[in-house]
Amino acid sequence: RASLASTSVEKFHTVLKSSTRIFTLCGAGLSVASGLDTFRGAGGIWRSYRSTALATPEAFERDPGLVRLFYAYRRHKALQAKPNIGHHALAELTKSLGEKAFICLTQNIDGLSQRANHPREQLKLLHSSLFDIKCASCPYYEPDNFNDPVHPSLLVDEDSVTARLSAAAKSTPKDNSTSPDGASNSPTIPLVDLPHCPSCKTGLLRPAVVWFGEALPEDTLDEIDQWIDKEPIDLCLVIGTTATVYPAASYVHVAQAAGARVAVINMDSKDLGSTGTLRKKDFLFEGDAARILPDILR
Ligand code: BJW
Ligand code: ZN
Repeated sequence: RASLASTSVEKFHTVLKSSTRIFTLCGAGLSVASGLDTFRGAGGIWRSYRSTALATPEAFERDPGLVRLFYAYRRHKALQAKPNIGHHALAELTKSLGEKAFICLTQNIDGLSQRANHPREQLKLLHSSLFDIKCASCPYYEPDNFNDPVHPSLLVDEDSVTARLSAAAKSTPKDNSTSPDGASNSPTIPLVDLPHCPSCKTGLLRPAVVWFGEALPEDTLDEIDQWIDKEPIDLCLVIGTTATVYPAASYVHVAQAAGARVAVINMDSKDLGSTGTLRKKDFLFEGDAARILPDILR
């Protein structure tokens, strides 16, 4: 488990200053210092709830009210949270380097990088945003809806929401006694009470986030590919992510294959995910991204 990677901030500074093209992949760990949960770590969302019951198109079909309540809850939490100094450090680096030199891909849907004034052209939202709403049946799309609650039927009372989520989506190893996926028969919210599409009138509205089995936003993927293809990448920062969800994680391979050094910033140095074994020319900074980023990106 011993890594060959360097832990020297000084060495990293030298590499950072000499890098002309920097690529970054962010994950939930970046927002932990803002008070938001990760998915797979201690206290992680997928440790308490089954992702198949909450973050798939099938789950939405089965019980749209449950899924909307889960995201209403996440939305409410994200709106209460504030960007941390890690988000701000990345935004500052972006401004100082410009679009040609820096691109930041985030898997986070919490809107905190945007609220840290991260330049939008250099922030690629791989899994979209909690604050974009779309119709499940037609092309209707509504960006930047920051209302809380987003709809009267989705008012979040923390205790009752977590109780409902636990009852319907609790992660219990191999419990076959309940119906498939533990779903109850009565819908969490009656269909008529759920927000419907103002365009087609019949479709249900849903968060525009990317669920398991769904394609990532095509225009975003195109923009990323164009950036990558332009010139070689010198440095790839992998921040607060297990880098286990595809295709997001595959960009680390792409950068590595293109010759980039990798720098992992993570609370848990075992969580290298798709970054695999770090090499001698790579970096590993173990700890809170909000503590490390302002230090290494200085
Ligand atoms: C700290 C810290 C601190 C803690 N400081 N660090 C192979 C190839 C391609 C696809 C697949 C494949 N195998 C399987 C698939 C399918 C699937 C997938 O990847 N599954 C894997 C689990 C194996 N992928 C998909 O389904 C994707 N779509 C797709 O493939 O479509 C195909 C298609 C093409 C064309 C047409 C149709 C279909 C979509 C994936 C969408 C993922 N969505 C989620 C949930 C929705 C959004 C939401 O609710 O938020 O996105 S899953 C969840 O995981 C969320 C996250 O964005 C994502 C990544 O998690 P992240 O950010 O890495 O969090 P954690 O918890 O894993 O890690 C946190 C890290 O932080 C840890 O390492 C901690 O140590 C660290 N940390 N505190 C620094 N203070
Ligand atoms: Zn519609």
